[in-house]
Amino acid sequence: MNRPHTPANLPAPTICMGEGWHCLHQYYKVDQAALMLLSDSQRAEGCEYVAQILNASGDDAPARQQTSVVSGHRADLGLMIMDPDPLRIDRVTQELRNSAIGSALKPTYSFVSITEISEYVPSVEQYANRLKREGTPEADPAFEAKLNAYKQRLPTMNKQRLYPDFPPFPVITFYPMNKARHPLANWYTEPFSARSELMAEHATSGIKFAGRVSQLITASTGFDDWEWGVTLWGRAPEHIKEIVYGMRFDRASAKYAEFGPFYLSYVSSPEDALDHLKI
Ligand code: 76R
Repeated sequence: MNRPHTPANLPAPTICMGEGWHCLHQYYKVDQAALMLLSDSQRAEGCEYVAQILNASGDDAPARQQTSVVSGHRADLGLMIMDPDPLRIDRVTQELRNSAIGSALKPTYSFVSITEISEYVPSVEQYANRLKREGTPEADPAFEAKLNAYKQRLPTMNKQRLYPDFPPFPVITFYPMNKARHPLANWYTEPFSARSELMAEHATSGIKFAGRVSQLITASTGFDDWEWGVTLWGRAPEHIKEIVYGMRFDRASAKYAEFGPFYLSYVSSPEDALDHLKI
């Protein structure tokens, strides 16, 4: 008899992430013509309801939500939402669409991704090898100190990669990116050792921005049109420009990175954002 192959040890099918979170970046423009058709009370009621949705916390609300006001013509309002359950994220966008001001909020861009621990995050053993390669011999007391510090830091860093807390920084930039698959610069035909070395160089240039820029890389291969979403939060706007410019000279970016559109926005409470947008 021809039976489907269903090994008994597979977990139950699910849309929720076993490890890590789903992530949605969603951008809206205010449609002035639609807004003019709403009464003052519809606008007030809609704003109150939307603010309540975007401020919600607790079991039914997404694990993380952030609202921002977007610069430039591509969008007015930015949302970043994360949760293990993609439908809890989607519900927020449906609630907004179905609200009294829903007709005035036109989605203009969205990006669907998930959190991950990159294959280039060094394990404790790989980190030890890197220290040796970079000139700290095992006998040096600094070796043990650095290795211990990394051992202690790694679980917290991995937790932040999978279940991030949003940093208390007011400026956000979001953009999607790929690693090139060009005949003369194909990331995917490079051996792991070469990619890993380039990513180590990349991380070293990023670490210089500690305290000024906080980064979250979410993976989107198979989920959206680009391979990763880059979310950068800045303590001040100039740090964002400085890091993105600086990284263009890292070999990993100079040779292999391709970028999509950039969305620069300013973190805001939902109430302040709706007020700012004059809804
Ligand atoms: O996560 C880590 O800290 C470990 C090292 C590290 C990895 C694996 C790291 C560090 N990144 C990693 C992965 Mn990154 N990053 C970008 C961009 O604009 C550009 O040129 C590129 C966009 C920025 C600005 C940035 C910042 N990084 C990645 C990946 C996935 C590659 C993969 O898995 O195949 C991408 C696409 C990417 C792109 N990176 C850092 C930073 C900063 C500031 C750091 C320092 C460490 C930190 O803050 O965590």
